[in-house]
Amino acid sequence: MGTIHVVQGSVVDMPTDAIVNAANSSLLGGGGVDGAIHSAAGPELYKECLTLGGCETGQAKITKGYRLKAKYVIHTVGPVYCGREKDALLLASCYKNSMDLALEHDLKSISFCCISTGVYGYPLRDASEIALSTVKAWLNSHPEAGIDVYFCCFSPREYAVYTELMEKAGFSS
Ligand code: AR6
Repeated sequence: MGTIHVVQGSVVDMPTDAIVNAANSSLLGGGGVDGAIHSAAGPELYKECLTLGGCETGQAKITKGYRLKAKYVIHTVGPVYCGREKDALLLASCYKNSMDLALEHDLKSISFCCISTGVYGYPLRDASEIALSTVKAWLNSHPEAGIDVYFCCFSPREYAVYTELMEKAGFSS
């Protein structure tokens, strides 16, 4: 059975099998964590992304990690928050599809940033509840996968929200 951990820091530096990028539908880079991942991975990442044909909101695609410590980058496109019911479903899909890709590639560890909570404006607490509940449900339904999941909180506020939610759910971080 996989485990869930909450850590403070940048997902860019995580030495897990994969890190998850909060990308946009072009998959060709941008600001925020997307820009930081592309800078650290180097131009080969951009070249591979050019071959992918973009990605729809809620979906995920995988590339190599190039100069990153992580072997792979899973690029997912979170919803731009508009307060629609669909936003929550799309955000949950990002986490589920990223976990599915990790399983397909036989990965054993994955680090997520807080998808959609920066430029895309998703309220942090709501997004964190979706992230944790989706990943917990996924791990429960795939006990054989043995994937360790790290939620990387870039800001102290993200870390405070995640640790509080983990404590409430009876998990230790
Ligand atoms: N290093 C590590 N983590 C970061 C960094 C950084 N430099 N900057 C932000 N985060 P965001 P989104 C964390 O805004 O809301 C891009 O332009 C941040 O604290 O990067 O999904 C894409 O190309 C939060 O936990 O992504 C899209 O156009 C997480 O990264 C758009 O932004 C996500 O914040 C996606 O917006």
